[in-house]
Amino acid sequence: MTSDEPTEAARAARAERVEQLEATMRDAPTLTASEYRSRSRRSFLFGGVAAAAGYIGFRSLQNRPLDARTPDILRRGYELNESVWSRLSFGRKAPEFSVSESKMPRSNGRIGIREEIDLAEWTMRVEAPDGSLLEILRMDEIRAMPRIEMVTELKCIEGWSEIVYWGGTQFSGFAARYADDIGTNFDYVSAETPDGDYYIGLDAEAAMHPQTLLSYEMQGEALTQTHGAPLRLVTPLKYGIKHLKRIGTIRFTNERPADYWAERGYDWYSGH
Ligand SMILES: Nc1nc2c(c(=O)[nH]1)N[C@H]1C(S)=C(S)[C@@H](COP(=O)(O)O)O[C@H]1N2
Ligand SMILES: [Mo]
Repeated sequence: MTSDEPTEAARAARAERVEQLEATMRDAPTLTASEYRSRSRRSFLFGGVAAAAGYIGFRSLQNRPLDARTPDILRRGYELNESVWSRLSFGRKAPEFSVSESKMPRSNGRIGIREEIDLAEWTMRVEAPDGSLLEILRMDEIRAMPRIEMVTELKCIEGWSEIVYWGGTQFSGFAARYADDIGTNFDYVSAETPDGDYYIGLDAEAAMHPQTLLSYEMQGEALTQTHGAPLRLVTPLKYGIKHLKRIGTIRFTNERPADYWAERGYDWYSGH
């Protein structure tokens, strides 16, 4: 084996990702082709196609200048989660809308959130595939992560949908925090309420998708208790049942997680 061979393979993999990326951007409603080209050129300088993918996803989701730390965080996530990123389907992106088209949806689904909690006391457990504790996070630590906004449709399997203006942080950037501990060694992510009564599973691709957020704002306001305060999941390629409100524990795992509604007959993937 010559030392050129891996480079060749890397080049092919990179070309394939560029292709996927370009296909995504053709369909993306929030960037023009020329914006895409100038942003991707700039992103290549940051060091990689997948970093560019994260960067573009990021830019297309927000309406204000990037936090200076963002490219580094995404790049770190890319370098250490390369196989996860490369498995991502960049060809699908949920449509995005303008804020003026959005409105507060009804509060729907109270499983695991029937009683109010003391928001000042809330913390979130983050667990590794072996079940060990990675971190316990407070809300101020989550708010310190790069913030983005997006306007996407929340679709409930009961047959209604609403365009919602979300604020929060990208799940992929949050996951990059643990890249040194877990690397690419997870196929799924699970989330459950603090009391364990409501629980969902996501495949790693869905979790790491640029539109999957840990969200703490709806319609420009902090989440209310019935919408999942202080922190909920948003993943617009999936139905509302996967948008777990009031996250208590997040686990990176290799086993397909238990899922409340999948256990009651709904499709485990529920979209995407
Ligand atoms: N903890 C918890 N999260 C949940 C649910 C629930 O019952 N409990 N219902 C889900 C369903 S079916 C939908 S459609 C959305 C609704 O989100 P909303 O109440 O903010 O409109 O929350 C999801 N997240
Ligand atoms: Mo729903």
